[in-house]
Amino acid sequence: MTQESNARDAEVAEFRAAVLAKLTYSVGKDPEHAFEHDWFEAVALAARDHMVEHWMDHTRRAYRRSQKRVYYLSLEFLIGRLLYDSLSNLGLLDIAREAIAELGVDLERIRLLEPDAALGNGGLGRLAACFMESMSTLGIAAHGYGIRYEHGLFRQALVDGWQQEQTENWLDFGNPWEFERPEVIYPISFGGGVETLTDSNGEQRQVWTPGETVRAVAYDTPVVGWRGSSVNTLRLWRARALEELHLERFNAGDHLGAVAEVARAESISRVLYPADSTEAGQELRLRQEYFFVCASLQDLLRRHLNMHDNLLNLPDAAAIQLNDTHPSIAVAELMRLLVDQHEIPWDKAWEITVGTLAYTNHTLLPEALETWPVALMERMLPRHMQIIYLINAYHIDSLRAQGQHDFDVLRAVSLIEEDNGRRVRMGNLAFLGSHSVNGVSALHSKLMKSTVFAELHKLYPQRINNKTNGITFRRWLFQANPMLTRMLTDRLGEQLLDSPQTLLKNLEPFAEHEDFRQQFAAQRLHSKKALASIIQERVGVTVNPEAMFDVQVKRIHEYKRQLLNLLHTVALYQAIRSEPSGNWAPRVKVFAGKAAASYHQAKLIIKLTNDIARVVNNDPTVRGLLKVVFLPNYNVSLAESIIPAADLSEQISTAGYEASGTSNMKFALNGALTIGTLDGANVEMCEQVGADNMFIFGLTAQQVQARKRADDFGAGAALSASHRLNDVFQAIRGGVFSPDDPSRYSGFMDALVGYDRFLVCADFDAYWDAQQRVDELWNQPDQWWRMAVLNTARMGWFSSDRTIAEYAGEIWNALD
Ligand code: 26V
Repeated sequence: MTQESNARDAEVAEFRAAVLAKLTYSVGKDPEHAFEHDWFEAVALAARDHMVEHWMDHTRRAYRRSQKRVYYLSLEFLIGRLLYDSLSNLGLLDIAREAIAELGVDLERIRLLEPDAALGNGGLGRLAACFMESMSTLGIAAHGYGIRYEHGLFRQALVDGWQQEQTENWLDFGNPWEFERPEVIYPISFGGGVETLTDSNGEQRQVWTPGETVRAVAYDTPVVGWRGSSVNTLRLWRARALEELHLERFNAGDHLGAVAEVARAESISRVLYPADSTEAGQELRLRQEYFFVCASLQDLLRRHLNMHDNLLNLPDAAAIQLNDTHPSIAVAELMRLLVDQHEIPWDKAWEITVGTLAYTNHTLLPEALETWPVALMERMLPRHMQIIYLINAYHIDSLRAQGQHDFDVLRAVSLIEEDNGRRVRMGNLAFLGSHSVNGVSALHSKLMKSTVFAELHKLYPQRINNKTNGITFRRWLFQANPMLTRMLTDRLGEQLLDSPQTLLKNLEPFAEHEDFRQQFAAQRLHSKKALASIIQERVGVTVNPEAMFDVQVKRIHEYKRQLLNLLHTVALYQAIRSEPSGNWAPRVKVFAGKAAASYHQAKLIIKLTNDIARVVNNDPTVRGLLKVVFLPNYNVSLAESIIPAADLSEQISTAGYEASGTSNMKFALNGALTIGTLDGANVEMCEQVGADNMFIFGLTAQQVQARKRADDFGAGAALSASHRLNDVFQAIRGGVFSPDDPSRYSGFMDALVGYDRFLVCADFDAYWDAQQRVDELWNQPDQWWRMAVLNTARMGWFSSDRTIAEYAGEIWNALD
């Protein structure tokens, strides 16, 4: 024991010395004059040193054992903060806390000074971050590739209840986690033209003479796995101009013109695109996509050629996963590199390309599927456009050769859409150029086969497969909810931390223990009090931590149906007002999420939430039985505070539209009960935790499809059948919540009656009934907490370690 505690004391002393050295020699401050941010930096740098040792070991090991490399190409990595993540995975959290406490520095305080790395929009970007962590944990030799945006996702402010976007500046105080690699630099070209030349062997070659070239510079962030097991690299590219200054122009007095090219080049990595801004800035978005794909492929081919004689065995040595279609120009770029630069014959090059690439689809929404105008592609990437035409020609020819002459089929599987101006379909390009195409939940993968990719699926029936999403338990349980984690390890042992996938289910019997249930509830109350003070601080609303916290946090989108939740809120408000002494379960409705800047309806939904909140929260007849809160600027860090404090998790998308959802998993893992539709991964959660332990309601995906086919969304019928819904409509439409502008929502509500694409009205009554069942259960705390414990106990399968093991085994062939 003494030996152990001596060793620990030594570790604490060593970490403290390291922090002091960083503060002095890297930050350049002495302890007396250091600001809290200086301490944050010093601790982060000390933690990073620990990673670097593991990192180099791991890199050497991967090289020595010629492990298969996995490349995860993603335009988004929604990382959040890294201090706790790094310390916790390195096993240094308590040591660091103690080490700096003696210097008078509080780890919990300096932790809050780290800005979120918000290099993503939502689920897709956060999934990439969870995957990076799981790949390190499982010892897979993985590299993430993306863009080092100078500005991440916009900050959301509320002005008079309306969303206002503000620039996000995460790099203002530097980034202690990254290593700039000024020597890892690649040229990236755009524009110009293509000429056919005859080479010395008499062969015809296509030669691209670009019109413009920029540079991609690498920035590396180490990603450490659980218990420091291994450390992979997230390599993000920054765009720089070839020359920092056009000296001739400058000397001629054209001071702005002299740096114009710099501005144009650097704009590529300036800012993350908010999803679903469909029209704006298209050209820059395509430049971003090609920029990072081109740099990443050059980098990984160079790494391959360092170890191998040629590229013929690329599929054996490397797997490239395309996160959505954003990197799908990789199909044409890899072909270009193999054919034009490495002189590999077309057929062989195609075999290598398809053997190496794999594509993940994340949405079926037609308006979300990427297509690029042919004219734009021809102008920006003329050689790639030629290659795409060639791929398409071979593809269509081979179908005709197989006897396929049905014009509708050929049109559906073509890479070129001819209907509204000629456009390149990036989904079809990714599908054809990959050996694996996966969806992200069982239902979503099934629907891929019958909707967007129906015809391609018939041609390649083996290609579509499913990999249900997961979440990293390290961040979403251990770090976000240390109190629950301690309760779990007290009961199930420390090994739980290493194998929650198998051990978490040992919690099930505790659901029957009264004292454990009470402890579970006490832990929740603790998190709710913490969230209550955040709510008080940020929006000035006082909420009762004993009330049910009913939470919907995610991007604002019509298909996610925040509006349905708001209709329930108003219905509940009216019910309480008409029967103030009823036996109402007190509720706090918590909303958070960002709307794309150009998405008018989503922004109106935010305003409506705030309008309803103002009226409800200030109505004395409600007596605090109902509170409504919209927390601004939802991000990863806020999620870490909200999720452990939720009693009820709202996962109420129109069935068939949410590809998977991942916050649904985070909430249930932390013991929230789900009210939801049979959509995305909710279906599989239902299988795992049992339909009795969730509140499922609403039309199924099949029923939704049938209504869509019949072009009957049934809003009118639902309104005439439901007094309750009708009253809610009247109130919102008539300006009860917008007395300053009574017609603010009339157009919006009228449009809904005419075209309720996401079936908000059709599902309203079923949703109300499900919410009634929620209330009933809340009034039986024994039952409620039993169910909550069972939810936590049965979520092990949703670990992203399981998901990544499936990718590694079934797509990448990367299990040693
Ligand atoms: C993009 C757009 C662009 C145009 C307008 C509508 C729209 C709607 C959604 C999107 C996002 C598409 C990609 C995406 O983020 N998908 C999310 O991926 C998560 C990880 O697989 C998954 O859990 C979510 O269900 C899915 O929406």
